[in-house]
Amino acid sequence: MTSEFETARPVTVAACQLGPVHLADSREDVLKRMFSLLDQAAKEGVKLAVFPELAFTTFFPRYLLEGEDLDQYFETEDPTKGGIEQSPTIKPLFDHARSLGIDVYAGYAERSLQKDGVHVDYNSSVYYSSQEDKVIAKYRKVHLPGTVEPRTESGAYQQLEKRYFRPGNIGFPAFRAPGLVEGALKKSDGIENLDTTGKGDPIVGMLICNDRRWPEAWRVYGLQGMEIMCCGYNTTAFPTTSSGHMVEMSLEAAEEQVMLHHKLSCQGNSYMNACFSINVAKTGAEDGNPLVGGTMIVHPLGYIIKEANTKEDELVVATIDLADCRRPKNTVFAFEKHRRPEHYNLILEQTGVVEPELL
Ligand code: CDT
Repeated sequence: MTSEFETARPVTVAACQLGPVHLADSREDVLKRMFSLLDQAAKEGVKLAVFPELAFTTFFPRYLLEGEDLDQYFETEDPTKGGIEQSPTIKPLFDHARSLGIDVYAGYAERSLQKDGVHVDYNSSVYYSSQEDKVIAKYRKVHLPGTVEPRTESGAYQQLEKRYFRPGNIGFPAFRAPGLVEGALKKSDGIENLDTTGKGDPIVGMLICNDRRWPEAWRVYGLQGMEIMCCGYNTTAFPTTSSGHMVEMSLEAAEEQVMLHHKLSCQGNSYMNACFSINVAKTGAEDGNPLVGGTMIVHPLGYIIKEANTKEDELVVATIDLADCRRPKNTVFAFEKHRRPEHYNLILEQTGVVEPELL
C-alpha cells in the first residue's frame, strides 16, 4: 500500500474488547482480565493496547446512585499527589503494560480535585506511554449523552452521564506517542528545511463513545494530522426514544441498527480524516443490560481491517502502516488542502436547527 514516496511506519496495535463487568465483579477481577489481554497482546508484538470507556467498572450511569454508592466508581486525582498513575486501581495496569513494553489507552471515571476540597467529575481516558512510564495525554468526554434528571416513566432506560459528569474542558488535543514506530524523525535530528509531515512519531487522538458520532470532533483531530484514533465505548444494544424507551422493533433489528450506526460513524470518520481508528467495546449483557459489540480496527480508506466476533473479552490485533494515512491525502481527496472554512461558521456558532422560512 505504501507509495514510493512514503516510508513504511508499521506498528502493531490491539483493540482489547471487554465482556460484561457486572455490579458484583471486583476491580481485582477486572484487572486480571485486562492483564490477560495484555499478556496475549505481548505475544503478538503489540505496541499499543486500547481498552473501552469506563473500562474498570460496570457502566454505572445506567443506575441512579448517590453518596458512596456513586463515589466508589470514581478515581480521585489529586494534583498534589501525582496524577492518575498513582491510583491503586489503575497503576497495576500501567505497571503490567510497562513490563511488556505496551502503551495503553483506558477509560475511567475521573474525580478531579480542585482547591478547597471541591471536585469536578469527568468521563475520561488517558494514554499511558510505556517508554516514558507516564500518562502523556488525557481526554475528557465532550459529548455526554442522557439526562441530568432520571427518567420517570415506567420502563424507561436511564442514561445519567449528564448528571454524573461535566462536559470535557480539554478539547481535542492530538499528541505524539513515542516508541511505537522505528526511525521516527525527532526535533533533534536537524530538520531545518525538511518536510517532516508523516515522518515523526505517530499522532494520536482520543474520543470516548458518543463522541465518535460527531464529525466535528474527528475533524479537529484531523486538522492536527491525527493518524490513530483511539475510542472506547459502552453502547446500549438497542436504540432508545427521547423518553428512554426502546424503539419498537425486534431485538435483532434493534441491535443491527445500533451496529450500523456505530460502524458508519467509525468507518466514515476514519475515511474522511484519513486515519486509522481503534474502536473498542465493553459488550455483552451487564446484569441483564445488553451492550453492543463491534470492536474493530478501521483503515484510513474506511474498511474494517479486523473485528471482534464475540461478546466476551477478546483481543483484536492488526499491524497497521501509518504511511497509509498519507495515501488519501496525496489524492484528489485532501481535506486539509481543499476545505473552505469561510463557509463553516454555523458549525461553530449554532446548536439546534434553524430551518429556512416556510414557503
Ligand atoms: N456511553 C455512551 O456514550 N453511549 C452512547 C449511547 C447513549 S444513549 C443509549 C453512544 O453514543 O453509544
